[in-house]
Amino acid sequence: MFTCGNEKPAATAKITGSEKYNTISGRVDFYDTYGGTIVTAKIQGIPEELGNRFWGFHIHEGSSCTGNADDLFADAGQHYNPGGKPHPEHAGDLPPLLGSHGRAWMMVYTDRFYPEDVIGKTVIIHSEPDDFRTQPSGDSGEKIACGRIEEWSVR
Ligand SMILES: [Cu+2]
Repeated sequence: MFTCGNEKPAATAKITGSEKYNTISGRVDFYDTYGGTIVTAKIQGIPEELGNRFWGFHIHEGSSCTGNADDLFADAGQHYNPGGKPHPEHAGDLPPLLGSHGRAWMMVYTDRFYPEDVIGKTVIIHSEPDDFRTQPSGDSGEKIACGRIEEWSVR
């Protein structure tokens, strides 16, 4: 199952910070694996003022990293939740990222979706940790970075 080191991901998202957090960059890859997906996240440039703590990390159902003055990634929409479940049982719910020196690296296995299910949707990083209780999105604060999930072969 754990073979992603030598394989190409099935899908990938290029992560970019909002105007306010424009130093953030990175990528999130989605590897097809037995019964689900391995998600890897490599993020850098997270501003020092956000500290070395946890940041909410989810797949959102919207298809665009655009928005408005109040929420620069408003069009990313709500969490990817095809089952209509409460948080944190959304298919798009993932463990938070742990910030260290402005970077975060994570790998997690989920059986809540396959890579092809989330192509065209968005990955969002939030300014606050996810409390895994508050509805509908864990009180995880502002959307600070976003990436649209693309099929690998089209890149
Ligand atoms: Cu979110």
